[in-house]
Amino acid sequence: MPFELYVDALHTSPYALSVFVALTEKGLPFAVKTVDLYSGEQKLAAFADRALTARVPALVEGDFVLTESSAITEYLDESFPPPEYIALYPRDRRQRALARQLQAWVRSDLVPVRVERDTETVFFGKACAPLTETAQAAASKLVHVASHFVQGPQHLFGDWSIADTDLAIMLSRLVRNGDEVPAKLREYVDFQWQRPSVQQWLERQQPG
Ligand SMILES: N[C@@H](CCC(=O)N[C@@H](CS)C(=O)NCC(=O)O)C(=O)O
Repeated sequence: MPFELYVDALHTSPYALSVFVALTEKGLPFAVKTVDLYSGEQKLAAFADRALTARVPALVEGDFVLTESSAITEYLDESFPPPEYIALYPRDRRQRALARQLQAWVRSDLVPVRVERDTETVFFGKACAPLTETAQAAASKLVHVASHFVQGPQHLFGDWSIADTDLAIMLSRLVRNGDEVPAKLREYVDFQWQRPSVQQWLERQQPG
């Protein structure tokens, strides 16, 4: 098994999900290893001495260890390019830049949505309160940007790209919690959710 992928034990990390989907889409053999974030296992030397940022996901390929999910997916796409392997990013240069923009944006902005609609509310139905005013403003921004990109229930850039998975998971924080989201975006989330690589991740989840 050439790759090891370290993910959180509960399988709720959207960043670990993104890399799991990327490896699965590429058809690369990999072993999943779990890290118990709640007990602080990520800070123990066994993990942190190799994965220097002490966060999941971490990809291990022999003595090469890489963290930061979008760095990993770019590395995989460069290492296993199309046409032999499915492309994780659009072929068109500008569309590829937009896909990377979306990836970077969902990882760096919208913190109130990420906090008030954490992924345990998405995957395990954990209860949550109505969005605060601050989170509502972030949710409106998410809906505004996503509405610009999402043209129909299918993919953003013609063929599927990893940005579809990342955007759909971000939107699912609102959709799965019944927050107000236009039908077009709900349909997009439902469509992306059905992707076999995403389903394979969901099948691994067990509420803690
Ligand atoms: N920007 C990073 C975010 C990774 C991240 O936040 N990982 C969280 C789990 S979702 C983690 O490992 N938290 C444990 C910690 O920071 O101690 C990426 O895209 O990989």
